[in-house]
Amino acid sequence: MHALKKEIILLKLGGSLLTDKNKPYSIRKEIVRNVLSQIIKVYKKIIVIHGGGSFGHPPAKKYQISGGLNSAISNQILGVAETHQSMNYFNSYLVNILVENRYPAITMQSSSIFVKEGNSMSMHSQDIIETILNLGLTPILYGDVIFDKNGSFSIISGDEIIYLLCLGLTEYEVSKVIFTMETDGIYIKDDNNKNGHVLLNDCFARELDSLELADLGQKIDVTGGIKGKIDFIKKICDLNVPVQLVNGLKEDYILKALMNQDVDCTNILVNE
Ligand code: IP8
Repeated sequence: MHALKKEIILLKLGGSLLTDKNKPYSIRKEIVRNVLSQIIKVYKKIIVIHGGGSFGHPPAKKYQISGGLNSAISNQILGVAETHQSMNYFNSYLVNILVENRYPAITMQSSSIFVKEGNSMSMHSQDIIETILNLGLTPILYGDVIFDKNGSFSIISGDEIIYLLCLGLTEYEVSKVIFTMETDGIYIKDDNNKNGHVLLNDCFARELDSLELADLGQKIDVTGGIKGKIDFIKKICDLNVPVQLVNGLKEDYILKALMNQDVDCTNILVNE
């Protein structure tokens, strides 16, 4: 008989929330402080995953890291190092604040935990993550460079990391995934509303495909915008994990979501 699994929440901090996407290597310091102060207040098992924002995407784009090894791109190998180091720097900024505030956060470098082989990515070291969690530490992972067993490399996004964690943790069961963003959630077209759209509150994963999304230019991150995000949400819900999309700009929405309190947001429910 399997021992009862422990519950854990995965919290994704969007890169475009924490950084200024229009200005390379710039942190939105006030927003970061507010977001981290909410995490510090919660004594729950969580894993935090953050995106690349204006630290990861500019060097990754410059050296075309997602496309893999390409001898036609000058200094591409240095670009791999620069992309990883830029993410390291950003991650250290966040983890420093947490530890300075006596919150036991610990960085786990995604490039050392995940590996690519052909088109598939997988997780190693799930046992290290679980040991860290059992000790009362909170692992902080981030979108990063990923190495390919076939002698190449690519980029692993925060969303892919979340999916692989949902899939691969064994002692822990993910009770929900929270994606933080800069709006209250997903907006759908509504002709009866004066704005022409309304916030989608609750919806089953199977209903996602038939939604008429309002075109608000919603960009959660550069790796795919709202449509790319919805594809990941469907994959996560297929693993029986509900997803909550929460506004990270509001003072205490992340805290409330982590505490399972009511918050005005979009909840994607697992299909019945
Ligand atoms: O912001 C991308 O992660 P994301 C990470 O979650 C890099 O898509 C290094 C571009």
